Amino acid sequence: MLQTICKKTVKLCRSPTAVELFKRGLLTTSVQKQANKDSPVVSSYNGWDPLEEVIVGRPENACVPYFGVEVKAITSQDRWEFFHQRGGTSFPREHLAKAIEQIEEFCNVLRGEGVTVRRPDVVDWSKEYETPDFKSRGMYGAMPRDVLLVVGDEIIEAPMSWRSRFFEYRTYRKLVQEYFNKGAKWTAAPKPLMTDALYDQEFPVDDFEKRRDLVLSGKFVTTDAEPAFEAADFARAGKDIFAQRSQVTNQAGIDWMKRHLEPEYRVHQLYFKDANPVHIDATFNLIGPGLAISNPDRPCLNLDIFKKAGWKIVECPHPTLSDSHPMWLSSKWLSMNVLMLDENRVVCDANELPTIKMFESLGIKTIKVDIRFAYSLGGGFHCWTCDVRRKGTLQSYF
Ligand code: DAV
Repeated sequence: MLQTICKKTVKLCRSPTAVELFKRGLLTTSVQKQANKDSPVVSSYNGWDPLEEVIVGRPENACVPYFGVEVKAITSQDRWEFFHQRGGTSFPREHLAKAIEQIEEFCNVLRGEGVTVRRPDVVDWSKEYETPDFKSRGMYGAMPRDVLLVVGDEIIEAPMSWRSRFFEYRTYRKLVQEYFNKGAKWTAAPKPLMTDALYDQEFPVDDFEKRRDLVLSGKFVTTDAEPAFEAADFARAGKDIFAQRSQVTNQAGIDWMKRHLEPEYRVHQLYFKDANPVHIDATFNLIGPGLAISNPDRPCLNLDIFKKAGWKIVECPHPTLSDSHPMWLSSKWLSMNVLMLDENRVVCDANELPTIKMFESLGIKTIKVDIRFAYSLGGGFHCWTCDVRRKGTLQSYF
């Protein structure tokens, strides 16, 4: 009898693992953090370590953004009619139905490669909202890459810079809350007020040449009235994180990230000869330790750090997409907007034969998928995803 009691006591005293405690709902903050270390749910330091879990966006209910100066500044005039007519209402429904189908297939391909796929909530984006400073309607939950940045065990929610994207984080909140409960670090960067002061109201939206000259001289439609950035303007390579000032990421936003992440990480700014910079991931992509692909139409002006560290920079072939395919929110360079499953496997566009050839000549196996109807919403495989967990550790590649 005494023996049995002793055995039981010993069993009770054996310190349970964090995962056991979590299962019993007895997690404290420090135990939650330990759980994420023992069996991490959020852990990603770069874009090429073996991918284990990913969030894939949703085309469902996607709405054409309200057509303010910040949106006009990045769209070519031949698309204005479309925005004027449909701003705040659904993208063409038949087109969305095809995008939904293609993204489902993309998710299945990822699952087939052994990756856990998570999806955000379905949201009614057409609902009007009002803050003390502005009124808008939403856009979509299609591009987790724009909203969430994973740096190690931390998820950072980007503040965004378009009024139509102000509340976009809400579609990912259930997931982020779950990751937090399992021990991830969670930061929401300060929400901008998005008053008129955040946008240069005089930006020459309808004069391509003036617009280009302004941007090349370092002036953008977003001002520096307050920090604003989108996560897709940041590229991760372990200890080093690269950012670009763009139409949707301002200098104050980069400074905020720098102060937030340094000294554990080093945040560098890259400059490109690009007349309309919006996100770094169709311009310059870090796809392996020491390997980057670059857009020949948008050369990087300060590559020294890569050159000094012996990185190989490969120029991508031009995209082959036909001009008749609607690309409402981006250029055709989504051909280089790829998702690495690990250093040797890439998910890329099944139709882009020159790009496929480029990857194969680099010894990278191509997993070919077609999401061209999803492209029309402004993103490729990289934009449509956010890698929550990759197997790997924090390293320095420079
Ligand atoms: O048109 O090259 C693509 C956006 C990627 N998130 C472009 C921008």
